[in-house]
Amino acid sequence: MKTSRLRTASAIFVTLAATTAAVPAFSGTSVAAAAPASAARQQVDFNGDGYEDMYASVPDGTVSGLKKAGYLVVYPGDAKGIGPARHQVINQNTSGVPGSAAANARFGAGTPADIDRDGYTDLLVSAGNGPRIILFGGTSGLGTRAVEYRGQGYALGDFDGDGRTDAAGIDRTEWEGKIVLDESIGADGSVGNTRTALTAGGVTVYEGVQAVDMNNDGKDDLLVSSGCDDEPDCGGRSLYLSTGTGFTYTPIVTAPGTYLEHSTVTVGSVNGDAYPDLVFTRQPTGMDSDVDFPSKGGAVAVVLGGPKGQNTAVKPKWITQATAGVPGADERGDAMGASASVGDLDGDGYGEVVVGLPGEDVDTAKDAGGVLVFKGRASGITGADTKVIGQSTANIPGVDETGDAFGGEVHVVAPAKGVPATLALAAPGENTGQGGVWLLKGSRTGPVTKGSVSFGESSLGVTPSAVRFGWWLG
Ligand SMILES: [Ca+2]
Ligand SMILES: [Ca+2]
Ligand SMILES: [Ca+2]
Ligand SMILES: [Ca+2]
Repeated sequence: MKTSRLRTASAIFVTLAATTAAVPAFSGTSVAAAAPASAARQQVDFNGDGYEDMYASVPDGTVSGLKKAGYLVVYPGDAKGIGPARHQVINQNTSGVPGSAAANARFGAGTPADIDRDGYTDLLVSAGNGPRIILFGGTSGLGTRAVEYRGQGYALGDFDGDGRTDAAGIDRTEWEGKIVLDESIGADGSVGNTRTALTAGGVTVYEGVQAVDMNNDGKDDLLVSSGCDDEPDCGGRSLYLSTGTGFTYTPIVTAPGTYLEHSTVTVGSVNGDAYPDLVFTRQPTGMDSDVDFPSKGGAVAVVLGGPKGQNTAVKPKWITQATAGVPGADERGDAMGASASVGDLDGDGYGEVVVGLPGEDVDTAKDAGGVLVFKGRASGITGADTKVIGQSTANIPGVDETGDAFGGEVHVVAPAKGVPATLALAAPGENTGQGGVWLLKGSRTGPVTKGSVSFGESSLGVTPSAVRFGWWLG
């Protein structure tokens, strides 16, 4: 969410009006682990059978000859986990989905949440410049019912704790923007009420907003990214805890010299407690603030959640490929952190932090890419015991080639109902832009390369074309 996410793949965000901000889509999903109800919201289970499901968004996909009309593929999990054979394709020509497929609509990028709170995960999907669409889950899976969403917000959560789903977004009728809440999204896609949550002051310009219940009190909080109106090399990340009726600014404390601006955020549970954690990733921006940033190729830092918002016992600090225990070298263009996901891949109760390195060169193959798996611990991640996975790793199908961008997207399918987590990795540049997805099963020792599978668009029974299959996974 991966939340994603956003990650370089952040094109998925939608705000009230055009925005330049990259906002991880997944981050829009609130995550909390304490109460069973909250834990359930963390899962993606479209058909409510208890097995975690996955989806792949392919906005560049061709539908009925219409280029870049876009589609998504749902992979329902079962007792064997996720696999390419069991899948369901949804596009705007699918029966019951509002609208019809159109060239360049790029349907398919979505944010999962149980919007109508019936126990089945739903998906808020973007469809070009048209209204977004809510695909509702049900016993027969996603798309059982679908409606146009009539709100503007995109970060789904329950900000006032009334048990009904809201969406936060940015109203850009004024230049600096306002954070607004669409409250009580109805089963027909309507919005009960829209209210202003935060108003910018001074030179601040709101760029993005994510929902996360950092203090796990049942009221989603706002994580806001901002810039300045006259200075590109300016940015901030602010946490506002919900009081139910308003929001209270709560600073994020970091280790000395660690600045989190210009970063993207993925939400997940790293240290296994009841509070969600934030995974920050950043790459050099080419601006002056890079002087304060200890990396050429990208870095990751974890902010732990706690009863007061942040658990400041562990102060976030950038970890790079130059950190002890992390394979490889910290090099310009690695794009470390272009994608990120969190999930417990070794079953010890702590979430591994998976970070893409799509710009990593492997021998002479430029931008062949790779993926780093950071071991989750009670203290978050340290860099120790980090594993790297690429197409030259033993038992991983494929070959490292220039431009594969392996790790351009990563996603952990959460463990559920006795089924271990699955690590899903994508290489959007594989086979000259056709793309592809790899699946590795989790185990006591982490993701297992033996038995891993890869697949692309041909797994859907169509002749593959350059659609960057796996561009977005959730
Ligand atoms: Ca399921
Ligand atoms: Ca639902
Ligand atoms: Ca909260
Ligand atoms: Ca773990």
